[in-house]
Amino acid sequence: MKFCRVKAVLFISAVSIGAVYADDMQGMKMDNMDMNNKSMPMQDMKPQLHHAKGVVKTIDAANGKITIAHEPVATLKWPAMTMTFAITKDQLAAIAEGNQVQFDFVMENMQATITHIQPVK
Ligand SMILES: [Cu+2]
Repeated sequence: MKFCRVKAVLFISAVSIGAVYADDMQGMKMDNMDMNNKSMPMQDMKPQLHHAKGVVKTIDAANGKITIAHEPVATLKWPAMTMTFAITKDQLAAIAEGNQVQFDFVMENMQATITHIQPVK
C-alpha cells in the first residue's frame, strides 16, 4: 500500500516536470525564430567547402601561410590566380614548394583557409 502511494506521487511529479520542460521548449522555439528573422544565412554558420588544384609557390610555415597558383574555382566563380591561404603546420608536413596539390578550403571574412591538402602524384 505504502509503495503504491510513493509511485503515485512520483508519477504526478513527472507530469508537472514534463509540463515545465514543454514550456521551456516553447521558449527555445521562439528564440530560434527570432534568429531566423535576423536572416542569418546558413553558410555563416557552416561555411561552404571549395575544392581546387594548383601549384605551391611559396610556404611560410612560421606565419601559417601558403601561396598557391590555383586553377579556376567554379563554386566561387574564381578565375585561375595566385593567392595566399591560411594553413596549419600539420597540413604543411607533406607539402613542399613546387608541389602540384589538390585542396579544400573555406572562405570566411575574405580569408581563405585550407581544411585539407594533399600532393597530386
Ligand atoms: Cu584565388
